[in-house]
Amino acid sequence: MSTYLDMVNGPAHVKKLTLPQLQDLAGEIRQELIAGLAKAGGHLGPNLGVVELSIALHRVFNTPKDKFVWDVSHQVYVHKILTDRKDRFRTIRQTDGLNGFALRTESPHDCYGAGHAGTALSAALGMAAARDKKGTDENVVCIFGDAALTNGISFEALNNIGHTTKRFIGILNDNEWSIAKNVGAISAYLNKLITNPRYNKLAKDFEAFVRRLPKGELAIRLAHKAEEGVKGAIADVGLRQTGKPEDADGRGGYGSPVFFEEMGMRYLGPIDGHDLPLLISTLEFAKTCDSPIVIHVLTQKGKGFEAALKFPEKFHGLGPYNAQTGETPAAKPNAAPMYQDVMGQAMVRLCQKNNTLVGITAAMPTGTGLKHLEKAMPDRYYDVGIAEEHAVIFAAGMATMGLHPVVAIYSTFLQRAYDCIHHDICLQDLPVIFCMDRAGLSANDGPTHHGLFDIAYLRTLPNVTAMAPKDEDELVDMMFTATHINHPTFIRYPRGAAEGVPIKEEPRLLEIGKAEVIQNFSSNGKKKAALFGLGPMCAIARKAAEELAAEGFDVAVINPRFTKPIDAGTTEFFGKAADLVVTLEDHVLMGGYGSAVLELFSEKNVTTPVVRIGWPDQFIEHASTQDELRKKYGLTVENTVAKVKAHFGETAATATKLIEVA
Ligand SMILES: Cc1ncc(C[n+]2csc(CCOP(=O)(O)OP(=O)(O)O)c2C)c(N)n1
Repeated sequence: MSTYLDMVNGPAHVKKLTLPQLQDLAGEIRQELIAGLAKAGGHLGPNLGVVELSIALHRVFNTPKDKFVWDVSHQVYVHKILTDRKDRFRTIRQTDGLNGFALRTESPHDCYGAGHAGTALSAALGMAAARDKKGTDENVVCIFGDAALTNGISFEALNNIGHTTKRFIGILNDNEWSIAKNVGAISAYLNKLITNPRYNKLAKDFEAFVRRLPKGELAIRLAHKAEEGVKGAIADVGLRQTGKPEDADGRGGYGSPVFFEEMGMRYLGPIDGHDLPLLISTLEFAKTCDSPIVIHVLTQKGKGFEAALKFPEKFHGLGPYNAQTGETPAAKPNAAPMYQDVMGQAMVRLCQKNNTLVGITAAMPTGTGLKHLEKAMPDRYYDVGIAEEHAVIFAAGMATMGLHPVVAIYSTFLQRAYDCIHHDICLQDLPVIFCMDRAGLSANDGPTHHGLFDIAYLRTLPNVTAMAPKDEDELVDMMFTATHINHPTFIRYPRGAAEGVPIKEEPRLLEIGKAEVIQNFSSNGKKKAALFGLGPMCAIARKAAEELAAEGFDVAVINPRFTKPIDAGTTEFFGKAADLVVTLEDHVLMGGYGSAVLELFSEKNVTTPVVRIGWPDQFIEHASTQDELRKKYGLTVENTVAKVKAHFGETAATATKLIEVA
């Protein structure tokens, strides 16, 4: 039983509790996070870190009128609990349950949706500018992590804030971690702000503000804290011409050493992000400021759960765990490897034989599997931070110098770097290899993370070779083959466990643009269906073929391997030989592999009907498992069999009437 959490059903209740009660509430929320996520998993660590911050925000501001814009928004669980969604909290990331990110359609308290990093400052500034234009008075509060600051968009927004609005509250939630340890100069700079008391800034007007608060222990304690800050005389430090190199602003002058100030914002902090009274007072103060302000808040990822504190990367986001110990279920013996690990281990093997290869990740060493390379050959590994555009152009630069970079980025995050792929990689025809993990569904994350668009967005670009392996052994063959291609090459593969097939000792060079015929027609005059199953859908095509064969159909199964160039000869041959062609892809139908087949058929005057199975033209929601969504939308063996039977006029009793296909 939770004394205060039971009472809190909305932000209004947060405002009614006393400070000690709020502190108890924080403890109860932590317990709910730990217990509530144990069964299905989620972003435990980041949320444990923002419990006090979220309470303080709802204590001081009034959503939905005031706007909270969360960067990435994986840390909104406490906000969800405090904004009328407590009762559904344990459904988070599950079928029909709460989404794991802020979602505009889920609650009026979620004013901005996200899932990709680096968007919050721009979106919040847009809201502030719109407010100013409209002449309304909402507060706009942007909560962004230290790793979000490694992202270029954040800086594009910072560059704009000072001369766009006078009222903007930024909260830099600094826990020193991205998913992995944060990297780069910004992270080092933030560390300097934290550790060097010279930069500590609790300015004089904040002190005066705190002194005006009603008398009591809290006000006295805060005044004392403010004094400590002011004692450092920090506000002026950088402006004095001390002549000391450490005071210089790097441009031959002595501007503020706090770069937020150089960007036209006030800087306050760093402050303890778990000190609820201090947070509340600071936010109250921020509300009164007539210039944009950044509050630097120090939080601990995983606070309150020993295992999460010990393993911040693992607990950033995870599946089920033991709520007492934090232990996660051991991998099943003989389980198929994860695609990401196959990719990472293959990179090590390939790098050992080819010294032009290097691996690049944008802050996802574990998710992409490149951590294997980091460990085995650190000098061949680059983590550039959450900076997909930079990662791609950085690779382009390397490629001009004779290296063969392998950029490992999830399909969904690569979308951000589309212009870089176009302008820097394809237009210059540079040999960069892209390994696109999570191409397909990322079921419990949902639409921000599904990688369902890459075939379409890459297929239109000249010079591209694009492939999709049917299993992990073929993934390694494709990576090996890519190292022999002197042009931009893309390999897409799904999230999670691979097929469980053995991986050959030595990878095989694949013929570019050549499909694999897995099963040919038997020429026995029966009704002929050719199933083209791309990537993981090849397994579905094979199973459907078995069922159809048992029912008297003559079925060919083709593993297309290439989405660009598609195998024109094989596709035309089976197109003409079959009575029905079925394409299966883990990708949107529009512009995808099936579309490429239709284009080819149009060119070659192949008139055989084509049934396309893939994702419809809509954003696909989140769910507990990929299988549930595949079933709902018909990317299944049953639907494939039913569609074929329906075409031939046979009873399609099992047809789940789902997607309209061409
Ligand atoms: C464009 C993009 N690239 C990568 C990711 C994957 N990702 C999700 S959260 C995260 C780290 C965020 O760190 P920070 O902003 O410091 O927040 P914290 O989790 O530490 O609270 C990353 C890299 C993403 N969501 N979006």
